[in-house]
Amino acid sequence: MDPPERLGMFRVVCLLAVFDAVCLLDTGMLFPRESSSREVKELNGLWDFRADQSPNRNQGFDRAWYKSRLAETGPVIDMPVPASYNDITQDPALRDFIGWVWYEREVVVPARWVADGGTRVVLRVGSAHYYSVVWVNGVKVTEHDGGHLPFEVEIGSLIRKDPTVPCRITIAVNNTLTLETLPPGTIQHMDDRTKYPEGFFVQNFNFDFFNYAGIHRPVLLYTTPKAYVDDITVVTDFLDNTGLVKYNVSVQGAANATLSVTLIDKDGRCVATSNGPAGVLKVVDVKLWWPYLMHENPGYLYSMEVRLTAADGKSTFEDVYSLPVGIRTVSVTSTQFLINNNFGYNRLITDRKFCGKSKGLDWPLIVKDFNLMKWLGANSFRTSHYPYAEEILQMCDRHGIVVIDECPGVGIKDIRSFGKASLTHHLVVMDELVRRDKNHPSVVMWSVANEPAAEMPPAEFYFKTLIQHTKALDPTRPVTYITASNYARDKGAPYVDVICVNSYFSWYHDPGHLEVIPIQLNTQFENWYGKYQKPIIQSEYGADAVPGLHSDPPVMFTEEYQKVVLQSYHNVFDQKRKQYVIGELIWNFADFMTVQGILRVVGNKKGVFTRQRQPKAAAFILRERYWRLANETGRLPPWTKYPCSL
Ligand code: GCB
Repeated sequence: MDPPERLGMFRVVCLLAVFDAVCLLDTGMLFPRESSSREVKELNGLWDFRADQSPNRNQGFDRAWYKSRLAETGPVIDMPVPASYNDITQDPALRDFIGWVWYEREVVVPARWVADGGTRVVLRVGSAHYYSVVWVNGVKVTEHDGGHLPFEVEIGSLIRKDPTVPCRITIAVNNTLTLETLPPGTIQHMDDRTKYPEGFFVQNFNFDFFNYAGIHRPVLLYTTPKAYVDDITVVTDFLDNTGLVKYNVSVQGAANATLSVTLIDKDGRCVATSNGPAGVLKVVDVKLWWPYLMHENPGYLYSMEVRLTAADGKSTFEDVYSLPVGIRTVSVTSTQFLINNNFGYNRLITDRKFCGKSKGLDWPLIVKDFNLMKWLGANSFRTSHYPYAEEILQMCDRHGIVVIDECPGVGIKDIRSFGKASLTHHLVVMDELVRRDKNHPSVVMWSVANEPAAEMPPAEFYFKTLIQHTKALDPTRPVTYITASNYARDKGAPYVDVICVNSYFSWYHDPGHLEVIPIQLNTQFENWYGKYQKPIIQSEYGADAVPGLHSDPPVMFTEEYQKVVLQSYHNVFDQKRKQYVIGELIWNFADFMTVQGILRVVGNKKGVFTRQRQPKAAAFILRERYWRLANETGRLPPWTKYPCSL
C-alpha cells in the first residue's frame, strides 16, 4: 500500500515528462562503452609533462609549445594519467604550483579508424582540473572550463588530414581559481619586497581540501559511426509489479534513423522492447533497484540496448549502445525520503572522498573504499565537494549505494561570487552534471553547493535560480544545498527540498565541551524543522582524531574524543529520526589532505579511517550502529545480520 505521502511531487512530475529541455548544452555525454559498433582506446599511462614556471606562466602560449613535441621546447618529466601532478615528485614548487601545466602524448590510431570516413573518432577527457585547452597535431580542438566533469571533441577529420603523421595530443591545464570559477578563489600578489621575494603570489580559497590538479580521470579515444546515439534519458517508475522505463533517445548524424530498444535482465532475457526515439518499456514482475541493506538483492540493474540504423544514400550505419538501468522511484514528504515508496531512515549515510594520495582515479582505492563502506554497513554518501568519477557512480549503481550528487560549488563566500558571471557558470556546471549523471539509479538528489554564504542578500536570487533550473533539468529528483548558515538567516533554504545541515558542536563551537552537544543539536533540529517543515539530513558532524592519540577522560584530537562526539550526536539522531531527521553523514570517511594551516596537522583528521584506510576507534562505533539500524528494518535476510562474517 502506498503511504498517503506518496503524493511526493517528484513522482507526479516524472510521469508527465522525461526531463525538460532547459539544458543549454546541445550534445549528450554518454559514458564511452564498447559495443559491436564502438571501440575504445584508453590513453592512460605516462605522458610527457612540463609546468610553465615562467613569471607570468604564459611562456607555453607565447612560444606555442603545442606546435611541436613538448620535449623539443624544454625539459619534460614522466607524468601518470590519470593522477594529480602535485605529489608525484619531491619538488615543493610542483606540489604547490599555480598556473599552466602541459601534457603531451603521441597515439597510434588504428588504421581502419583513419581509413573509414564513416567513423567518428572522439577524444574524451574524463576530467582535468581546472581549465583545459586541447590540441591535436598543433591544431586547437577544444577547451573546457571546470574541474570535475568530462569533455570531448571529434577529431576524425584532423587525423585523416595526414595519416602518416602520428596523432600528437597536447593538453594544457590551469588550476588557477578566480571569483568566477567553481570553486571560487582569488590570486593575491605580495609586492612588499621586505617580506616576499620577487613575483610572490598565493592562491586563496575557502575550502578545506588540497587543490589537487592535473588530468584526474581517463583520457581516451572512442569511435562511433557517423550516425550515432548521442544521448539517452531514462525515467523509471512502477505500478504494482510492473516496472515502467520511460526513455528518450537523441540521434546525431542522420535526419532519419530507425531505433529499436530492448531491455534485458541480468540473466540475459529480453523483458521489454520498443521502437522509436521515445517510448515506455513495461516490465512484468519487475525487479526493483534497492539500496544496500534495504533488500536482499540490492542494486539490480537491467541493460537497455539501443540499436540505431540509418542510411545516407551511399552507406548504411548501425550503432549500438547499452545503458545500465535500475528501476526505482524517489520521493520526499515533509518528514521522509522514500525510495520505492519505502521509508528506511536514510540512515547509514556516511560521507567519503575517494581520494588517497591524489585525486586521480585509482581502482584499488575505490574497491577498498567500497569494501570498507560495506563493512561499516553504510549505504550512501555525498560526493563532497565535487562530482566523483562516473566509474564510482557505476559501482554505486551495482552495489546499491545511494548518492547525493554534489557540484563543485564549495567555498562561495565572497559577495562577488554571487554575480551574473558566476551564476551563469554555475548553471552550466549543473547542466553538465545532470547530463552526465541523470541515468544513475544510485543518484537520488542533487546538491548545488556546500556551505555558501547563504545569509548574504544576493544568495536568495542566486539559489532560487540555481535550484529552479536544476529542478527543470530533472523534475524527478529533489534538490538541496548543504548549509552551515543560521536557520533564521539562510536565504536559500525556502527553495530546497531537503534541509542538509553541517554542524560541529564541541569542536569549532565550545571546543572541549562535549556536554553541550545534546542541547545544541536538539535546538538546531527544532529550529530548522520549525521554520521549514522539511526533512533534515545531518550532512556533516565529527571531530579530528590523530590516530594513536588517547586520553580518558577524552580531550580534543584523541580517538576517545572523536568517539564521544559521534555517540553524543547519535543519541539525538535516535530521537529525531522518529520525526523528521532522515539521514546522518559523518565527516569524514577517511582523513584527507588540506592546505597547510594552523588548524590542520598534515591534513584534516576527521576521518574514521586514516588516509591509509586503517580504522580509528570511531569506525567500530559506526559499524555497530549502522548494522544495528539496518537490522531494525526487519527487511534483511538472516545472513546479513550483524555481527556477520563479511
Ligand atoms: C565543513 C566543510 C568541510 C570541512 C569540515 C571541517 O563544514 O564542509 O569541507 O572539511 O567542515 O572539518 O572543518
